[in-house]
Amino acid sequence: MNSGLFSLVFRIGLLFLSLLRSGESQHIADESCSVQILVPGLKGEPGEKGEKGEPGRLGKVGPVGQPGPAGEKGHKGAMGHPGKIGPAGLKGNKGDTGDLGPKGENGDPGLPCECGPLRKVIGEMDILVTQLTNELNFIKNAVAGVREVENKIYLLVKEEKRYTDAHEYCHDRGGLLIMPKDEATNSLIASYISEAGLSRVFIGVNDLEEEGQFVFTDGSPLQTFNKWRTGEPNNAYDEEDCAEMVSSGGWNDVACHITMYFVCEFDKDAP
Ligand code: GN1
Ligand code: CA
Ligand code: CA
Repeated sequence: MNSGLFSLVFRIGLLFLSLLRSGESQHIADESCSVQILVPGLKGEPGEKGEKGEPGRLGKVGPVGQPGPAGEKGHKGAMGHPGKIGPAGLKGNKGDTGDLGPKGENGDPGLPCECGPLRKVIGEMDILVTQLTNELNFIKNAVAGVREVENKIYLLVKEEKRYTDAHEYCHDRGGLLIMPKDEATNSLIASYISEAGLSRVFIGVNDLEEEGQFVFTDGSPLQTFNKWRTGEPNNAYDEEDCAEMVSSGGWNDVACHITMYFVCEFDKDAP
């Protein structure tokens, strides 16, 4: 306690004592300038027990409890709301071709023109294209394989033609339709066509000049060799003036206007 405070307590104590002893004021007055020292009194008796206080404040929130044991499964919830519309799917397969539409109306007539020279050029070009196509097919056939003996080359032409067209085809290329004039040649041509998977080809034999008188396409008579099948030639339907060889090597007279593959022969000594 500092000195200022001590002095204040001291003076209050003096005043308090003077009041206590107001009844003795005469006596105090008689004792001039006496000094009173303030001391604490004795401890009093315990008071009565007070009333019960107000309920205390709420305690702090406790920690999270441990999970309880698994209970019985609840009821299934209600169906959720419909989801959002999904993205567009992949493009589907192309549909079938539609039915043919109705025929359109005729167009307007064209302008008159000098088409004569143009048609001539187009015609000439058509001929050239045909010739080139023929030569190309000839080369293809040649590359596909030929048969060769000492003085001849044989070529199987896999283009269906009438007899006269087949003859012309071979002739244009410096040859003739095959003329099997002996057993060896006939056997070679028979294996040639059977190995190609064919059943028949035109050969260079016909009776176009005189019915029943068969000759080779070079004009020579059959003489010592032929390979007619049994019952042939029979000139069936009175129209069979040309000849075919089947894969076994046998011959049969057939109509000249039918078309089939054929074999050309080329003389190696030809100029
Ligand atoms: C007969 O059987 P096939 O179709 O091979 C006929 C030939 C004729 C040919 C005409 C035994 O041959 O003579 O040329 O039809 N064969 C017989 O297509 O009569
Ligand atoms: Ca005939
Ligand atoms: Ca016949």
